[in-house]
Amino acid sequence: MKKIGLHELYRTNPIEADRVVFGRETNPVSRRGFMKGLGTMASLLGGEVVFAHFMPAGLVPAALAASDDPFEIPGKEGLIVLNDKPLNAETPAHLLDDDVTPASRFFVRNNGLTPHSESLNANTWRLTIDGEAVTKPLELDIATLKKRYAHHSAQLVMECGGNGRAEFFPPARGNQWTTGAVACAQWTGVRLRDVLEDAGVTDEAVYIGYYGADKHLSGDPTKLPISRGVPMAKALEDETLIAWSMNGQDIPVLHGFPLRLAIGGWPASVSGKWLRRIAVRDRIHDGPKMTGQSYRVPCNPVGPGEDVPDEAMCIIESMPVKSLITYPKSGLVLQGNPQLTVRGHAWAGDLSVAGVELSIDFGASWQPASIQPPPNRLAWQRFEGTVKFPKAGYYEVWARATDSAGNGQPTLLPGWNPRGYLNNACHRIAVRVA
Ligand SMILES: Nc1nc2c(c(=O)[nH]1)N[C@H]1C(S)=C(S)[C@@H](COP(=O)(O)O)O[C@H]1N2
Ligand SMILES: [Mo]
Repeated sequence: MKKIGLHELYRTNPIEADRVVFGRETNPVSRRGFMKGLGTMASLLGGEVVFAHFMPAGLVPAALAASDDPFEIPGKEGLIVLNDKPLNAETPAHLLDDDVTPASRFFVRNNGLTPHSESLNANTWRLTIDGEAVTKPLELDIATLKKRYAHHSAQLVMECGGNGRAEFFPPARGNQWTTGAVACAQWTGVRLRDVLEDAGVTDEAVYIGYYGADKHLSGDPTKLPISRGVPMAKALEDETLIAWSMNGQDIPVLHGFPLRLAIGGWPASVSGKWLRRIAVRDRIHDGPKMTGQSYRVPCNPVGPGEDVPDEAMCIIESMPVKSLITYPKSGLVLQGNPQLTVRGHAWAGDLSVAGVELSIDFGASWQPASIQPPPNRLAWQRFEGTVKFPKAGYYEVWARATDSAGNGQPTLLPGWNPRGYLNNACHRIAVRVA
């Protein structure tokens, strides 16, 4: 018999799922129907669900959805491995509490075979700048790169376009990221703009495309695992870096040693690792994972499960507004104290975050949290807020950010798309007041 997970069970048949999980039928529209005799649910969650009358039917309680099964990758701390070939691992929300994400807590996303560390030599590394739209192709070693151009550092949010995919239904194939394919490290290098100017970018330039040293999963040397890029306007921004350092150290092998593109606010797939070549294209870059359905969403909304032809798909650019509660860890039990200060980060693609709100009643009401300005453009922003629980029982704390253009996060799920990108639903944690 095929076992299905809690999320899939709730997605396919929420009433059956409530029956399996809580041993009772619920009202399909809300959980109002089971307000009397909440024994099973309360004992599973460790307390009365105080706002059960607001709790949407089919909502998997955050207390049960949390996965807590760390697997050790050398140099990593408590990451959840989703796939080992290629290696993909995400970070539990409570391990993303640092303002600047340490390498040990930075998610890993590989499309191909990671180069062996012995094959990566910073002293002999060459970076080529070429393509249809440069007049003076360059080949630079890292010493020249460091000598010739001004150094810049920036804290940049990198979030995989598929972060949150696990919650879409019908399910989308690909890594079943929950909330942990996001991080904000400090990157140091040179501006891509300075290097491109040196290479004599022409008026024909439309897009850049990167090439890395990783190999296609098939081992076929004529195939590339991924080669993506950004339009010139994004390539020429102040914060777009060719980086050799992450948090003041050499970039770890898993994250692209000795050089990578560091581009904030867009799907992290544009930040090419093990960077060997940048082509300045006279058209939209057409490398692997630029075309078809990869890193693309329907240009116009579609219904769940709909087939969308490639021509109706648009390339993802700036990522949507989002937030993550990084303290406390979901599942906290408060002993007698009805008050809790929660904190986390919020980010908004190319924009900034204007505000964050918190809810303890499944989104029925919201209260503002405080939000700090970003240390630099495209870094995430710290929020903090205190919530008060009216009595003992089970609660969820939900966070919702709004960007500088007034866009907010969807409470439970944004519109479905075939590959499960851009899930910026509110993050929620379970809290029990004893
Ligand atoms: N060369 C190369 N660059 C790459 C990738 C890759 O597979 N190969 N994956 C991309 C994707 S999809 C993401 S989300 C980020 C992940 O960066 P990280 O592994 O440092 O977290 O790297 C991007 N750059
Ligand atoms: Mo990604």
